[in-house]
Amino acid sequence: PRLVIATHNAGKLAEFRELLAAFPVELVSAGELGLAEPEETGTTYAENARIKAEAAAIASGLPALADDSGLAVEALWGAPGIFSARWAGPDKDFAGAMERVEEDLQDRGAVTPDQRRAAFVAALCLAWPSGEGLDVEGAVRGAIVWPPRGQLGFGYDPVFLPEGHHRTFGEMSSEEKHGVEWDWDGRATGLSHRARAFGELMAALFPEGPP
Ligand code: ITT
Repeated sequence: PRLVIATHNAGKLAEFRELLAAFPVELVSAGELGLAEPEETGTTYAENARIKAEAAAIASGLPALADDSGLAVEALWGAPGIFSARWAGPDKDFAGAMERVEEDLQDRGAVTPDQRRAAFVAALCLAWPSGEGLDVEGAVRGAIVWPPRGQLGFGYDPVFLPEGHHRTFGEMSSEEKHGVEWDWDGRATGLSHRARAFGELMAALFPEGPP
């Protein structure tokens, strides 16, 4: 069977290829199919994930998995949040977007890790051409560090230090950032917001445990 990964973000696509590596599905990306990018008019991650998944499922006639995600910084009232991609602008200037986060934190005098708390959030929607869909979310808490650390991952990874860890997402291997392990009762677990949302999706699809 074929599954559309309804994203135009190469970093996300690479992570989904790894998360889904053990499954007998053929993955095709929205980019490979030449699907148009729908306008993300939602006011929540879940709404935007649904918009992207439904548009791709209907346009392709295949089930489609979409991801809407972002970095929510507590001292910035959750910004950039659902605007995380938009803060980088059309040139995808994430160095600039990370600087903007840091400047805003400094403007608020946020210096301690506690004052610099943040979370990565991901909403996934798996939609079918029939219009049915399954929605899940995952999140990981951490803090914003400055300067950025590490060249791995994508987007805001170099400034995000997950709670209880010494390496930023930018310094972590993909297995460490989003590798999924099956725990004893058959639930998928992982560190990143995307891995955790994926675990929720697996739990919803396969309530009896791993297929
Ligand atoms: P699609 O809509 O085509 O999937 P996008 O990049 O526009 O791609 P979003 O609207 O969901 O996706 O924006 C989420 C942004 O949040 C994304 O561009 C990243 O910069 C950031 N982000 C999300 N997950 C991340 C992660 O695991 N590591 C670093 N940054 C992440």
